[in-house]
Amino acid sequence: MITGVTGQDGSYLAKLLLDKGYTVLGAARRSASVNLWRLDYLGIRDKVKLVPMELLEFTNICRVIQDNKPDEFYNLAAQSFVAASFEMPLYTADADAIAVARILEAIRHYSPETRFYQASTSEMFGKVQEVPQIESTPFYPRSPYGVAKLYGHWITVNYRESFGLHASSGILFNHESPLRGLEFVTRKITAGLANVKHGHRSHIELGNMDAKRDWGFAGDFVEGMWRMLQQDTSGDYVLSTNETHTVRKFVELAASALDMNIEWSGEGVDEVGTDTKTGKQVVTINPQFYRPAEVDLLIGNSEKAQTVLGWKRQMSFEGLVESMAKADNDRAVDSSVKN
Ligand code: NAP
Ligand code: G4F
Repeated sequence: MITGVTGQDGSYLAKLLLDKGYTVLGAARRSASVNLWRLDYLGIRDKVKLVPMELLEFTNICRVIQDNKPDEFYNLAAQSFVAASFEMPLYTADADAIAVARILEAIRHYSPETRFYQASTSEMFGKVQEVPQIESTPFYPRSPYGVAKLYGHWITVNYRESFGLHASSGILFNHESPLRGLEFVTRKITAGLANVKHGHRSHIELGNMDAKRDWGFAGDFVEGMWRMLQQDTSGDYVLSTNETHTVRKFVELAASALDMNIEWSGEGVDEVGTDTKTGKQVVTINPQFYRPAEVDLLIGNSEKAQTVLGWKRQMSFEGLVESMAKADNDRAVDSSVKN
């Protein structure tokens, strides 16, 4: 069972499990029209059995777990956009913190043999206390999202230690793909620049371009989630690429993959990126996209996952940016393609 099956990671994980011969139950929240474009993109829409599940509704979670008693339960559903968590801290706490306790309680009572995976995050390291970050690095979250996820992480550890559940927490650094939501900076850049290239818009507006992230490919990271649940004992694992790059560097590589060449001028809010091939200003800064508190630098060390799980990322940073830019170039050419 996968919560958040309609999201980026949920859809890649569903594909991975289906390819391994699993029966996949996709827990999706009720909506007049469930968002299935990613399952369509991967060609698995008809292979995933959708089960209605709302993170905020305890009775619903209990019934689904009691009825299905899944062998493995991957909790990927969340309000996952950091910027939005500053606007809706209470909803974020309910969906990203308390919901984890709801699920663990339901598993403890109705299906204690179920193996549980919690989608924890490098955002919990926030104002980083050491470089690079590993499993034992002290946490210092910088957003309501990071704070909520920290509760989700610790309640997972607590149910493992208190009740003996097979409950693992994956502390995942940023991972992206052509299926990434458009509000995250990577997809905003690749989709935005592809649309600039094809004349659908004049430029893109970004916030803090000095922020550094450890960006990997989502398809590689879901393999690590699965490996955690195949271990005899549960635990906590960092998954990362062990490299870090600025948002500015991401823009440069994406532009290059789209046959543009960015030259920077100005500083701070006045910084501008010009495409030297057309002479047009294609990147400007809008302070609206700055955050009340920023995570300046993330870089992980996934040695534990490499040693214990035998996990290793396959796709390079450059390959990731290129694949995202090319997918968005195709979408910009064929505007009938969804997302
Ligand atoms: P995503 O694309 O935003 O997907 C989030 C999923 O959660 C969607 O399927 C969404 O459903 C579902 N959801 C949201 N609120 C819900 C609710 N109240 N009830 C039921 N379902 C709800 O996120 P992602 O990038 O795949 O990330 C997966 C998980 O990993 C998240 O928990 C995220 O916080 C965590 N994480 C992500 C990264 C990363 O870099 N991607 C890194 C570390 C941790 P709808 O389709 O209906 O909106
Ligand atoms: O792409 P982002 O919104 O991702 P962020 O905040 O790192 O969070 C993602 O990764 C976390 C793992 O560390 C996940 F837990 C979380 O669910 C999510 O998947 O922003 C990345 C950086 C930030 O420093 C932000 O300030 O890009 C900077 N940025 C600059 N301009 C922007 C923009 N971010 C967004 N979304 N939009 C901008 O215009």
